[in-house]
Amino acid sequence: MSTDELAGVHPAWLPPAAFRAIAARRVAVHGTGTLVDTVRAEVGATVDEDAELVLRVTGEVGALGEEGFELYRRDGVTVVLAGAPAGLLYGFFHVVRLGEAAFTGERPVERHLPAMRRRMLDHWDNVAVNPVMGQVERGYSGGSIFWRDGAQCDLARVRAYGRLLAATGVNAITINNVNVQAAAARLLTDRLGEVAAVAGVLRPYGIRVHLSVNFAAPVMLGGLPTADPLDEGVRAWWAETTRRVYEAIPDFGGYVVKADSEGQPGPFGYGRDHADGANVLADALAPFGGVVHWRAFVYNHRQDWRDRSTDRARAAYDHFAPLDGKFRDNAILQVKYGPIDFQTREPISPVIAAMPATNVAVELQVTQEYTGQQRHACYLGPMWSEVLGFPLTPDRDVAGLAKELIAVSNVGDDRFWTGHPLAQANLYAFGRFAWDPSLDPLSILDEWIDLALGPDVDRAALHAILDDSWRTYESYTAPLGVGFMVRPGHHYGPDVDGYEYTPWGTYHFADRDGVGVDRTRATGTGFTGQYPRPWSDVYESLERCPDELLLFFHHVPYGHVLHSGSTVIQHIYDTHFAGAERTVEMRRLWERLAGQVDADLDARVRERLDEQVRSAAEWRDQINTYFYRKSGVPDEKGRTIY
Ligand code: GCW
Repeated sequence: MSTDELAGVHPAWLPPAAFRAIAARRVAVHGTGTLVDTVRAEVGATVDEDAELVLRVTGEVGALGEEGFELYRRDGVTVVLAGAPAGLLYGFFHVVRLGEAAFTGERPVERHLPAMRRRMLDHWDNVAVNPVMGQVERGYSGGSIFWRDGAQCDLARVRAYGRLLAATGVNAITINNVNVQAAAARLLTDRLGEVAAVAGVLRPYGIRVHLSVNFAAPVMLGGLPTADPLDEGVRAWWAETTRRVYEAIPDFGGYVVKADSEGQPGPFGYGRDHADGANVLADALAPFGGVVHWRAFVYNHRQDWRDRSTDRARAAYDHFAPLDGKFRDNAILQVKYGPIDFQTREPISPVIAAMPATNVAVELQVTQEYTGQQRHACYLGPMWSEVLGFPLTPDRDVAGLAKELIAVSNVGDDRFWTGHPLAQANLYAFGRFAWDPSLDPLSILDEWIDLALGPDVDRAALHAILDDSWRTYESYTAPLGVGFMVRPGHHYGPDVDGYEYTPWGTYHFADRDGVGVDRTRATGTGFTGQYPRPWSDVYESLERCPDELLLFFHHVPYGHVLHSGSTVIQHIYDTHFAGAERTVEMRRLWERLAGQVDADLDARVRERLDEQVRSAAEWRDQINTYFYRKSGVPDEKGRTIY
């Protein structure tokens, strides 16, 4: 990539300075293939002898697989060995990350293998601007990098994106929104050339392209009378359409489908189940080595709020767990990490443990729909680390149960890529966790700081701003795991009752006596019963349920005493005052970075932190006032509540 192509665009974690240590050395590159050429182009001039860095594809895949590599340093020479070209690319970027440290002292042999075979970002980009959702659904970083005004963009930006992603270890992306509208549906057929063009640009970075498709495509595009997955004509249409896709894009990744969800068509419309739906696509893709990602985000979004027997948290398990073992090998069930919808705090989705005979992928949300929409600084690394390390079954954590890690991207055509410059750290962290879920989120943050802002910035100030920012965000928004107290529609800012009497299934049930959702088996919706032991018992029990999830599982009086010793109501007041106060401190800490970072970046972060301070105070006052008015219980510290 020439940097001129992207004048004005922030280089994120690959500024020229990140290559200084390599550029100062004599480098040899051995191997052939597109990805090896990519490494060569990154290195610039190479040498045949006396190299200080040797990057070599051994030609024998062996234990390193297609993507793994070994790194060591001996006798003044740093060596990266890969079994295949993709491994060399990842090894090269690992050396970039290490910087000078890759060239000091001796290094014993370290073997690096990705934990997840597919590390994928989903884009919720629309081809045509959606009148309600805009160009990028839940996008907070400007327009799409793929389409503008309904047509494909210049792809220089996509190429730079691919390079950034490769440096984090991501190897797949889905380029269009799972809500597939008319124009986007045609990417599968007469607009396939656009997909092929993106695939062409990303191929040198080891990234495969996937496409969201509309389940009713046989009707919409094929003119068939039905999209019934068991209909022979439908099966033939998918088979032939898919054959054409592979003709144009031989390494095409596969399809992503949101079916029977929030208005998207699906197999239920034809009296079929979701295994039938997924398998027709899986069968069409199988001859070419493709996969279908089938989303488990299926629930009734037209619920009657008066109906206390329906529980949205239960829906995915109720729909999918009985289908375990019925999905084809190349079908992957894509499950959001929590049972509801990317809230700041949710328990882990029980579906992840419920389907041992199914390929399960866990889906995270890098785009900050519910975590401050890239106006608030909220480093999600600590949340993902908790999610991935959660021991959902007695012998396995979430990372061990998941075959793949997927996330909704936070990138747009914004100059900083992610709107809030500090939100770049989330995108970076996602790729790193998908490669190695056991990494320490704060070390990942250090990597991003070193690469993107340079090693000389006030690291302590950045850590003080970001390390706890997810917990800070949690503290001034919806309390104790109850979720969804956001403004309906755009989901930014507080509105405690905004969803309370709507059909969306996201209620808190606050009244004058208490708050929370009773999801117990004993007296509630029975959701706790979907968990394996010990969690089914832990969550069922008022005494054992962790404080941060209390209102997710239980309806309790305001005077209920938490493990922390505080009452629920006092906890709400205390955390909201403290959280809003903390944002003021974050804003103050940023002053220490003045003069150390690029002026534009500085200005952007200041503007966002100012908004975070304003918004956190709004959250604090609305939440505190709401619960004070409901409960009539005053703050024991006598602070201002309205
Ligand atoms: O979080 C919700 C969003 C929807 C989104 C949906 C999904 C793409 O509010 O905008 O639709 O999740 O994951 O399908």
